[in-house]
Amino acid sequence: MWVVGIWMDPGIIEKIVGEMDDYSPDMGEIDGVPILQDTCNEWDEIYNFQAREDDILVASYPKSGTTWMQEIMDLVSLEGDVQKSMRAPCFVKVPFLELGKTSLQYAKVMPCPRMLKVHLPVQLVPPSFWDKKTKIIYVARNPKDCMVSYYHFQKMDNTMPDPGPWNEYFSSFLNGNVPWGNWFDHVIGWWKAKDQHKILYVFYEDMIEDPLREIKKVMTFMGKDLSEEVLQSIKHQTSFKIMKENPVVNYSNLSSVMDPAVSSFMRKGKVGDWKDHFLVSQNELFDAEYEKRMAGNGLRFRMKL
Ligand code: PPS
Repeated sequence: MWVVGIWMDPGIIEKIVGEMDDYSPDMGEIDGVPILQDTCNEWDEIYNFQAREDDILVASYPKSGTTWMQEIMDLVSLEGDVQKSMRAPCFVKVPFLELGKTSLQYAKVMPCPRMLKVHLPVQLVPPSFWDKKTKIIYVARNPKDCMVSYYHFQKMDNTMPDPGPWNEYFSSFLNGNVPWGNWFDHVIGWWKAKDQHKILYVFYEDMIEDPLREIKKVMTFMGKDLSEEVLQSIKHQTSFKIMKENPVVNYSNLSSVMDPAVSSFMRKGKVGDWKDHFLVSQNELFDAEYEKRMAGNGLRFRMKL
C-alpha cells in the first residue's frame, strides 16, 4: 500500500504494470542503435517529448545504478522526507520515457518539477532537453560489472531478449548487440556532452566508495542545501541493504515481469562481481577492447576498489 503524500494518478501503477505484461522481447533499431521494439513503436512520441527547464533527467546505460540515483534525487528533492518518498514505486516517481505509452503519457501530465529517466545514448535524447537546458545526471558504471548485472537482468526480465549462455552474452555485450547498444559509445558520448550541457557525470564506483560525498554533489547540482543530519538519513535510506527491502525501489511489485526466482533486481550491489563471471581469456579480450576504445578520451573506470 502506497502512502500518497503527493498527487499522482491512483491507477497509474496498475496501468504501467498491465502494459508491461504485454511487452515482447523483440528488438528493433533507431539510427543504428538496438532498441526494444516496443520502444521503437513509440519512438516519434519519445523523441518529440517536451522537456521543461525545471525537469531533472537521470540518464544511464542500463544497470549502472540508475534506480539508486533516482531514489537519491527523490529524497534530495523531498529534503529527506522518507514518508513522502514511499508515495509510489520508482518507475512512477521518475517515469522512464522508453518504458511505454502509459509511462510516457504520465510523464507529460505529472506535476512539476518532474524527475525523468532515460537509457538513451546522448544522440537520441529528445532535443527539447537541450533546448530547455534541463539539468541531467548521468550515472556510469564500469563495463565489466555492468555486463554481469545486465546478463542477470536479461535473464530475469521477460520483456528483455534472452541473453543466452554467458559466453555468447559476453560477445553480444562487447559488440553492442544488446538493448540500448554499445556501452563504450554510450559512456563516451555522454562524457563528451558534459562539457556543453548541464550534466553531472557520476560514477557508480564513487557512490559505493563514498556515498555521502556523491549525495552532496547531487544536492548541490539540484540547487539544494541540506543539513548533515538529513544527508546522513538519505545515505542510510539509499543504502543497498535498505533499498533491497524497500518495495518502492526493489521492483517487487513487478514480479509478473521480473522473475524473483531467477534473480532479484537488487542483486549484489557491489564493485568487482565480474571476477566471479569472467574467464581469464574473456578478461584479456575485454581489457584489449577497453584500452582501444578508451584511449585518449580522459574517461577512466575503476574495475575494483
Ligand atoms: S536499470 O534496470 O537499468 O534501471 O538498473 P539500474 O538501477 O541502473 O542498476 C541496477 C544495479 O544497481 C544496483 N543497485 C545498487 N548498488 C548499490 N547500492 C544501492 N543502493 C543500489 N541500488 C541498486 C543493483 O543491485 C544492480 O546491480 P547488480 O550488480 O545487479 O547488483
